[in-house]
Amino acid sequence: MNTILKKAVLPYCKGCGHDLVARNTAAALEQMGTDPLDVIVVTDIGCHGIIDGCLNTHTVHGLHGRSVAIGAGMAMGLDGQAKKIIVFIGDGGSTIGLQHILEAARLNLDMTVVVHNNMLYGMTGGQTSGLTPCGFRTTTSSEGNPWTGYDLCALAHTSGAALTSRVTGMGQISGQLREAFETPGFSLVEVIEICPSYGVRLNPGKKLRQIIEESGRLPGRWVNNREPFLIKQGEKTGNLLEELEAIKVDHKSPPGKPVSIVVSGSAGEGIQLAAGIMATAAVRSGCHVTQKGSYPVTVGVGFSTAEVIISPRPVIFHGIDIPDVVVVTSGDGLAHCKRRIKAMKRGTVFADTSLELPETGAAVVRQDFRSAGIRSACLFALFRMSADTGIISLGTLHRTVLESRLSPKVPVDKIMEMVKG
Ligand SMILES: Cc1ncc(C[n+]2csc(CCOP(=O)(O)OP(=O)(O)O)c2C)c(N)n1
Ligand code: SF4
Repeated sequence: MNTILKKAVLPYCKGCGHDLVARNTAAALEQMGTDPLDVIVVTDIGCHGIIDGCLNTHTVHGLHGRSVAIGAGMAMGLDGQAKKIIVFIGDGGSTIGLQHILEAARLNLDMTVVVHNNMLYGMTGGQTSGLTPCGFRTTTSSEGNPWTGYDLCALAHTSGAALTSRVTGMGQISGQLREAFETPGFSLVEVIEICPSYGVRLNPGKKLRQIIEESGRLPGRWVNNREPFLIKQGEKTGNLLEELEAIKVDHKSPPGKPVSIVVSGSAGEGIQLAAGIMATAAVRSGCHVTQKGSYPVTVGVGFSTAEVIISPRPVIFHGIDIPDVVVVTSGDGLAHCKRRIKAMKRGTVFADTSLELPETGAAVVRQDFRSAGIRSACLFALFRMSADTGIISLGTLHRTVLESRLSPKVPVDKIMEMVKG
């Protein structure tokens, strides 16, 4: 079928301005000889949006205010010359999702936004929107809207839209719509219309032209001569994960059951790096591993905690409530994991000798880990833990440190001696 509309009767109230927009959109596309399947109409929530069941084009029904973002995603991924992207949105949706319009205009994405501005929320019963003119009566402003509506065209134009136009929703508007559809880059057509069910009823005797004149939002046409967004600008950078070298499994010695380990110390003391070395060593040993880091927003001060789960099977949830093992090397780290240590009924806590631990059901192993230097204390404690628990072999941990970028910075041979001695 080459017609854009598949139904003769559209599902709006009698006299609704949305009817005129739909028919003129169809007429414009048909004049252009556009195949309906070369058009994607994204509709927003609202009365205008119920059109999609009447179209032979591709249709996508968006969320309220978000249809421009959906259209923008398509425009970034599709060659605009191959598919015409048209977003239908109301005055409600376009002010709820205003930023999406401004961003699409700023990038000059190849798409057209048709704003059905009936000056109120039609579908939900005639409430005031961000485009309701000052003095216009709605069900939520019975005395007339006390505020001035946004000048949407000015916003779109100054954001960089290739073409912006405001038209009165009466008579023939297919020419203005066609110009927008044929403009490369971002175009927006704001059609000012009236909703007979609420707008006309609440503003008796007011004619559309009079309302437009009083609002100061007069019809017009604004142009920016800009290159449209190029599809290659939307291409993603390569997958960063692909650039990472895979960790090779060199032997299989996973623990019999999942072990949860909390490693806690001070920011700047290499906690995440040390936990990462342990996690890497565990992967080399054929384990499934997750690592999650937490630290305060202000980087470099306070605690730094890593939560690591080492498991013989895939880890579905990476969070830890009460851990099996805690490794803690500083006062900041202890403050952050004190509650968990207290809650432990079993397991082991490896703590620096300087720390005053709370009462716990876990076994406690103490050593002067900080004697290896503050940036090596955590690694030292993890070596101790490996030696004592066997969760990962000391040899694998040792080899992983030697092959890491940490190697020249930590006294790994001294740590091995202290652990063995
Ligand atoms: C996120 C969200 N908020 C509110 C609603 C309720 N809602 C449905 S339609 C509508 C009003 C739509 O008004 P407008 O965008 O101007 O379109 P019109 O109905 O006038 O065509 C609202 C507020 C919703 N569906 N989703
Ligand atoms: S309520 Fe208003 S906007 Fe909705 S279909 Fe009826 S006339 Fe149109």
